[in-house]
Amino acid sequence: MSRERTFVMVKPDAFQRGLVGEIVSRIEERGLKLVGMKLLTPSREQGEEHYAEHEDEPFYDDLVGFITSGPAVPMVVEGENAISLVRDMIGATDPAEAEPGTVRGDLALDIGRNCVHAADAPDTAEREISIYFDADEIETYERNDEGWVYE
Ligand code: YYY
Ligand code: MG
Repeated sequence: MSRERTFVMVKPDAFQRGLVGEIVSRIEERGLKLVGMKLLTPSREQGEEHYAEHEDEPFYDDLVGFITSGPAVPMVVEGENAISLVRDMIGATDPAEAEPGTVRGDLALDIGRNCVHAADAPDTAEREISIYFDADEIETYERNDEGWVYE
């Protein structure tokens, strides 16, 4: 176990559907700490960089078009094992296969409109954070319930 930082983003579909609060609530209520958060429409450059690992995939152009199509909420989230924990909380990439109780399993139906992004490893988390946040835009603070979240 280790205290980690991960990158999470409410995608434009969830933003338009009024699901920002729902998704952020799940993160907060789990006990994870929000240390960075913005409301922005990703630029073409940010979208391409965000999904650079998929640039040879047939869905890449649509994916970048979608992620840059309107407001989104990128976040930096901290906690014990935050990277794999948030991946588990968002569920399988294809909402049709996502377990109930996960964000995608509860809120989405289509792989191209799956509501949320989360980094899948420490190196991708750091890389994705740097696409959307400068170092001085990430807060350091103690959540006042930390002693009740962690033993
Ligand atoms: O990390 P995650 O979002 O769960 O999935 P990835 O395999 O990294 O794909 C990124 C993004 O691409 C996915 O959230 C939806 C979209 N996508 C797609 O539209 N069609 C596919 N066959 C695979 C992925
Ligand atoms: Mg991915």
